[in-house]
Amino acid sequence: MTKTQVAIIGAGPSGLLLGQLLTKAGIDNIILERKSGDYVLSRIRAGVLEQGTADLIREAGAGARMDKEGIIHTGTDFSFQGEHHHLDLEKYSGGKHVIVYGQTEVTRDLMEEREKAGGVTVYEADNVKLHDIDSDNPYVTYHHNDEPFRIDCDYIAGCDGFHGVTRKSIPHDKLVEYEKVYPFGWLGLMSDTPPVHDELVYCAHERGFALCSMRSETRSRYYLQVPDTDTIDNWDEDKFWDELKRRIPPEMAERLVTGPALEMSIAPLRSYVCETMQYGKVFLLGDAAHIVPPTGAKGLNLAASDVETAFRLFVKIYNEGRTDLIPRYQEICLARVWKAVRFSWWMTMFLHRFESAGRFDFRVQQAEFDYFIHSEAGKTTIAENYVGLPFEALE
Ligand code: RFL
Ligand code: PHB
Repeated sequence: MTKTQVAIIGAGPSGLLLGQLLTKAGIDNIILERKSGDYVLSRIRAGVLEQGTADLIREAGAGARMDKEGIIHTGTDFSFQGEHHHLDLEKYSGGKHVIVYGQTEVTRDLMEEREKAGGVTVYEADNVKLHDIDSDNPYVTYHHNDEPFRIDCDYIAGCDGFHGVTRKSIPHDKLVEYEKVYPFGWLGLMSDTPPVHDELVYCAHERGFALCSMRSETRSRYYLQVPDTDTIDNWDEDKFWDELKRRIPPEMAERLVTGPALEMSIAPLRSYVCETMQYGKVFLLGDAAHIVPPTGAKGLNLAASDVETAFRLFVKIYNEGRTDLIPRYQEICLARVWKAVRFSWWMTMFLHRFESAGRFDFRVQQAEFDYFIHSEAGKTTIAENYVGLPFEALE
């Protein structure tokens, strides 16, 4: 039997970031991850970091490569039916920016720092189960190489994503949940080609939404809105590039450099919030507690803001005995979560094509775009949400 202070379930960005911060603060923790380290690194996901997220990664001691290789973006672009507009994020957010640096790289940097610090991560931990979570002696069991193990702990941090085991371990009648599923997904393609533009370009088009993003000066990431009935078999690279060219501004389509796909996959779009972010000795962080459609680039950033609140709370608990602050976790996180859920939902409605929408709705969408992109208030609203709302202090 092993003992630790905080048992962390999941070695995605939430689990690794929390683990690294706790280790640096002298709080003992063990991470249990169902998959192998290589598998975790093979998942291609987020690309945009808010300044608050970047600061927390630095605080965890894992920011050196991000600061060297990440690309600072002081603006972001939009297009409607091929008409291109620039939004100066820095100007409209009081001087803030975002950093383009892939989630895969953040994860790799955190894994490396954890290894250097001697932190324990058990990869390929099967059949993780949580026990006595509302008692003073919670514990976690799992199998590794078919052998059973048990970890006794003070607290359990559920960083195991939307399909994880932690949320399912909270009694069903205690869970307060909200969900909205959108009737489409995003088909993503990664290629070693130079990005078509030096900013991200969010494109609304009657054929459907498209996004031009990037990972570096030589690696592009593009997305297309596709019906939720599509599977990857409906698509191939040539069809992807042809469709992308139709949805982006014509001058960009002309200069778009195409190339072999390193990866192509479809992600469904949903908004989900579990308001029970703390129960007994269990805390839920990141995708385990909430999912947002990727349109606002908020998922990973929300995960980081949960980590920041949980980390500050654990420091208060272990250094000052402040268990009275535990209810503040959910309160602080949910206020920020719902604002990010709202922004991601709004960006999704603002930019996507809905099959059910008629000619009238399309005109309203066009007017909304025209308004937001030309009004100082509209630009401020988009910019301050996109760069990220401030973190709230525990007390
Ligand atoms: P993760 O990354 O899902 O990690 C959870 C980890 O837990 C493990 N696990 C278990 N381990 C042990 N036992 C079990 N029973 C377990 N069940 C699961 C899993 O193997 C995994 O390793 O959750 P985390 O750490 O909370 O991180 C959340 C982010 O990954 C997510 O919010 C973002 O990727 C969302 N997202 C974006 N967020 C942004 O902030 N900016 C973006 O630009 C952005 N773009 C995106 C995105 C997500 C996308 N997809 C594919 C959903 C673009 C896409 C296409
Ligand atoms: C990405 O580069 O993967 C990305 C960027 C911005 C988004 C979503 C995904 O809003």
